Amino acid sequence: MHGKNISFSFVGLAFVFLIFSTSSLSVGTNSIVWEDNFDDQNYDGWTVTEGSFTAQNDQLEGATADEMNRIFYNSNIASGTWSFDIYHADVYYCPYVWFIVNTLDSSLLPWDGYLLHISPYDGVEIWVDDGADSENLGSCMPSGGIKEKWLHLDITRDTSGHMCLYVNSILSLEVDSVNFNTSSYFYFTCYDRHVIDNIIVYDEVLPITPSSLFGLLELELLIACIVIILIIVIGVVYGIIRWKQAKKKSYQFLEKPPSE
Ligand SMILES: [Ca+2]
Ligand SMILES: [Ca+2]
Repeated sequence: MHGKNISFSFVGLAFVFLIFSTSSLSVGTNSIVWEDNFDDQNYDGWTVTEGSFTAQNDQLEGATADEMNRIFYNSNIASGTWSFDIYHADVYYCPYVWFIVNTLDSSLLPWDGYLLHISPYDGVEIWVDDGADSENLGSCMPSGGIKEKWLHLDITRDTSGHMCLYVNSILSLEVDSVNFNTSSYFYFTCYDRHVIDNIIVYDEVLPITPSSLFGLLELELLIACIVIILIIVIGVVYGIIRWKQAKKKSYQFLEKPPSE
């Protein structure tokens, strides 16, 4: 009985290991086009068009108070995966992440492309902007809210214009738009103290699975816990049945009349 319980536990552990190792396979490195984590405390390669920024805390942070801060990076990806962390400071205006931008106007403002608006009131929204018009394609509100929170966002877009937005690795919004299939820039606009970090841009649509602690708690840890509990319950029930059978046998042995 003891040996059987050990083998049940071993199978459980193997199952949990399989779940965790499968999740770590989800993000490859071959398709990275560009990335910046600002851990070198500079934002070399970026161009500031308004206000100012700082990277002194190993992250890109709007630095001019009560004013728009705008910065861009050359990025020609229009289908793929954009992954980053963003922090919404407790200031009135919201950060915008233009992940696809085709042209900058004469004052170096983004003109036509797709953007994420990260608002404590409206949620994370996907917008399309063609300069003359802008349209909200959809929004989602993260369960933990947005103000003074770090969010990990992944947005994917395939060549047919299908976009998936993952908030903390959970699929939260799907929209379709074919207005733009090219890009020249990645553009970030924010007020002071809003932050972006750990930007990775891939030229392919990645399958996104929970990799953060939040995601693990949300999904994989939950599955692992259920599996472990099931294994323990099965082991205990099996043990009780075997114990009862053994007990019954010993009673039969005791009740057996002495042979003559
Ligand atoms: Ca960093
Ligand atoms: Ca740098």
